[in-house]
Amino acid sequence: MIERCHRDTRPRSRPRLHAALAVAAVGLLAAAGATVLPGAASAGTTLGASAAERGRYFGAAVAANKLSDNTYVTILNREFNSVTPENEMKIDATEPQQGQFTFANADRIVSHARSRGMSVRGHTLAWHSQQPGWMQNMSGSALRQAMLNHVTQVATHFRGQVVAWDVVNEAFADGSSGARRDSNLQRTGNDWIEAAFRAARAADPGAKLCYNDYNTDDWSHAKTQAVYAMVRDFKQRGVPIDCVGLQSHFNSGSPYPGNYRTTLSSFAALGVDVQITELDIAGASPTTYRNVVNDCLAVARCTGITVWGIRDSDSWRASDTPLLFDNAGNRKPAYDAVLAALNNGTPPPTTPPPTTGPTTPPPGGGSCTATLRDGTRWGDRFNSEVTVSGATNWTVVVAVTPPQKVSATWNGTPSWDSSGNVMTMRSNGSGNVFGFTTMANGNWSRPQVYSCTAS
Ligand code: 9MR
Repeated sequence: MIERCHRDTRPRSRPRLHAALAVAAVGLLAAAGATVLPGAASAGTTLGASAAERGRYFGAAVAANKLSDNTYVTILNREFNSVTPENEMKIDATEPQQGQFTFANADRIVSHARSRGMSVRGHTLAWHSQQPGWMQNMSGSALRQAMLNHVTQVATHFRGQVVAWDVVNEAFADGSSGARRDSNLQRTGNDWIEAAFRAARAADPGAKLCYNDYNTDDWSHAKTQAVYAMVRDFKQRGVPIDCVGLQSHFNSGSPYPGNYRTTLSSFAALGVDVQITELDIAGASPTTYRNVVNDCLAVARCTGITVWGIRDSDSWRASDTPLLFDNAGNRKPAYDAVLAALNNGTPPPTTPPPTTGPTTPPPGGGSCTATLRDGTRWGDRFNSEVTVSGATNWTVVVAVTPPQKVSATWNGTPSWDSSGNVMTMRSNGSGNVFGFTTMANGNWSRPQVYSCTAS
């Protein structure tokens, strides 16, 4: 199905970045010519572009003090379309003194990411670790109130800028008990986790709210089962939870489990998204990296992967050389394996393309032509690709129908009108084919191309 469009003659307000959208754009990627035909393998040339073509993001943990490192930033901007601040949003960083909030370093990362069309994962609002001294010394109802105030203040500060929050981090004990981890927060009462989620929802209703933990990758482990039971209980009782983060720090003591895909799909079956939030693999086995990517691609609600750092030297476990780039910033074999898996993985089964899209192009003459084609379709979302002819530098305006939401874009720089439904995509040197993923939210109508303007 093809839509042709021409110059927009209607007045329109100056588009601006729309805060609440989960846009994982690939603004500066050099993935020229990356196209997706229905059911075909994709041909992205970077991690972010290729993941976006599969309706997913590929992110990295980022440290504010490395944003002046040219090699680091070059890789970040080229390869990734999602960012998680590694330490800058933690409690000790954002509220070092009670009631005094400092956001400068986190804001720098958020600004760097969003100005380049990358989405941001927030990490983390409530955690037993990296608490400032004042909080470590608190207990009881005073601590509960301080924790809730922290969640509210931080989530409010970043409202509309963070697509997903690790609301609570690492609240379960290791080993076979399946119990909650003992901590000052746990001792305020077993309901502290749901209280944190409710406070986060109230502060930023547009953000996906995640529970995040490590050693929850093996489906047979007691800790995995305990988190699963909590999420199931939350869903049954209406506690606002949208996603589960599996940190996935793999090494010989905590290896990639053969049942990882079962874990991902089992959580997803509860009605939450699953995100791989802190991936690193000691030794960076290409096979294991490929397995992780394929497992995520096999689960429709596995919405993205974040690696915990860029170069090995950036890793919290640098001596394990667990990442995708070596200390000099060169791509490692694991990188090639990940990119190939993203490009070659079989898309989930597709159903017939949407049939309710517009058939009449908007009126007006045209300075270029934009042609929209249907891409891969999943159970909850679908891709579209737009081919522009007649211009090298172009601006194309596309609209989706509420409650649809664009969740990822590639090969262009997007901006948004205030409704969030109208996307203005500008060429960014990545060629004349751009794409985007639309969350259907029950409406499968085809996005409309309104205009194509040469500039
Ligand atoms: O990578 C982070 C490192 O720089 C910090 O020193 C450390 C302090 O706790 O936290 C690391 O990140 C952790 C993340 O926040 C939660 N999961 C485990 C990560 C690795 O320790």
